[in-house]
Amino acid sequence: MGSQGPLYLGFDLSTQQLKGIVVTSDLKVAHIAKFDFDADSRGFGIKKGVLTNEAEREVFAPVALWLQALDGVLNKLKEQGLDFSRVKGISGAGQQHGSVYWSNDAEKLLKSLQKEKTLEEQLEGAFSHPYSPNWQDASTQKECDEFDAALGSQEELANVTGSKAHHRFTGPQILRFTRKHSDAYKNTSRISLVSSFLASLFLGHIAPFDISDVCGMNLWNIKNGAYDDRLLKLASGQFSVEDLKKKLGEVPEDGGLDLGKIDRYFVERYSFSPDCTIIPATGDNPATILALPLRSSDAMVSLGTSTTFLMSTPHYKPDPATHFFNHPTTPGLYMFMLCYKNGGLAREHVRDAIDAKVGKDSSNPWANFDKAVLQTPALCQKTASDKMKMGLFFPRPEIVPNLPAGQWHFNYDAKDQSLQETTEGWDKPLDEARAIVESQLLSLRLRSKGLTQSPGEGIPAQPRRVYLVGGGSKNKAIAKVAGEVLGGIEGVYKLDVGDNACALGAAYKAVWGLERKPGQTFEDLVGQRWREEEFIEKIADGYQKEVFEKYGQAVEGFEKVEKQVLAEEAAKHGKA
Ligand code: XUL
Repeated sequence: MGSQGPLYLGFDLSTQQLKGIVVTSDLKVAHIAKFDFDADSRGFGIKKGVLTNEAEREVFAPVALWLQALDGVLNKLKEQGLDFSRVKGISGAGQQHGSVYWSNDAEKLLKSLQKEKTLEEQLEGAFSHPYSPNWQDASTQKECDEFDAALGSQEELANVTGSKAHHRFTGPQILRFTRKHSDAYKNTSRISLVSSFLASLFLGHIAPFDISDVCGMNLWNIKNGAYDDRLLKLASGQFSVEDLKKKLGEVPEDGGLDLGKIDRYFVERYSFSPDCTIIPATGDNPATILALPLRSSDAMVSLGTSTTFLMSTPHYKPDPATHFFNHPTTPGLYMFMLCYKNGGLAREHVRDAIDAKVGKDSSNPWANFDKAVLQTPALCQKTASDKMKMGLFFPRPEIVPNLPAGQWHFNYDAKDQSLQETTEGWDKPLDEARAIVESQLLSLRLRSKGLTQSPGEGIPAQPRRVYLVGGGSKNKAIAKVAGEVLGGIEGVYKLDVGDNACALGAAYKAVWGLERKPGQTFEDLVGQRWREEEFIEKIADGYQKEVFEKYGQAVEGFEKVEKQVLAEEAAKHGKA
């Protein structure tokens, strides 16, 4: 590619930082710059990138913070010696669901930026409201109830939009905004998502929503490829639905679309080429699946404080406990997502209980936990006649499934499918190490079955590969159980891109948007250029027939466990 080849810039505008990554046409990273919101910003009084109003369970971020951050990252790239004139394309990833409210002066101000001044200095008047509701906001219960009821049921809302109503989803957030900030709403010319806000700054006018990120609003009818008028009507509240349509704008289908050239401001201030092209920015989760040529039937498991599971699939099988989005680049595919509240933290509780019993290993905090996972047989069945031991471990209230915090232990007999809520035969807390890892993975297998394909005759449907990302991906004991429970005909891999997955995905999207041949898919282009030996490592076997079948029986028991606990909880609250 030489030192004069084109470069592509991908941004990740996330909760706590803005990051910019520059890659070459052959996907090599040339520069990375970060602006940490808490550490590097001035004047906002934020904590972990946001402000909160606990009385109303509101979480929101100052939009001006992101303007300051964008100048900050571009300046850092300049200091690193980036030759901006080589940047041929820009795309981005934004934290999902957050909305930005533009004023009537927005277009005029965006068009008349002066190179001597920062974005923050010049765009103050461009917003009808200074804050963007954040994905951690939980102020919209009333609005969610209205959204869930609007089409008859949560199931129907999920069928139409890919998700039931969630506090953070933008439709319920807009409805609340029309009520709480009705004057600001009246003075709003356009509404952006965080992703399209970022693209708008570079374009110098308001960019359309991205075809995948628009599915995080509870407003987009995925099958029809259009807004759902009934939901728009609801979201517009006391205002006109036609007016809301204008505020939201059109949604182009092509995720690699040329949205236009970079605004003159960036050419004059940072010496970008006037030919630099803006490609739609998408959500951070859709961008994550673009950090590698994820094939349909491949799964990504992000093992952080919470667990996120992402898949690319041709099957659209919505359910109130899961999410479907349009795939960010490839028509006909969907992104399937599971977002748990419990994950790493829940495993830490069991780890600490084990350490309290057997004594801490100071050299490796996970040593005792991992040993317990590896020494305990699958489902804690010491002999074939033993019952399977399984449980639910939720130190925090969970959404998949919707249950309060708690712990439940069961013994399951796969022969007669009988289930008993008990700790009989459990060696607590040691057996819980295996049981918690299994329960998290059984939940993924339960909810993703039907989305995977059989890799060949006689072999059950399962992911082709399972990619682990995030903090827990280093843990080989978890990786081993992941392969046993989920399968993965080619194995379990660790994706080694640090915390750069979304920014890389965004940069790769820009490469694809501008270098694709007619009709060439993202997976094909990136698949040809990606050097997998640099980015991934196989860390565990995937499909092993016998144990995969055993977990197949266990999934049935696990489904019963969840149903029983849900029924018990409903009965407790008089909803039986
Ligand atoms: C997904 C979600 C978060 C945000 C922030 O639905 O709310 O993952 O995208 O990362």
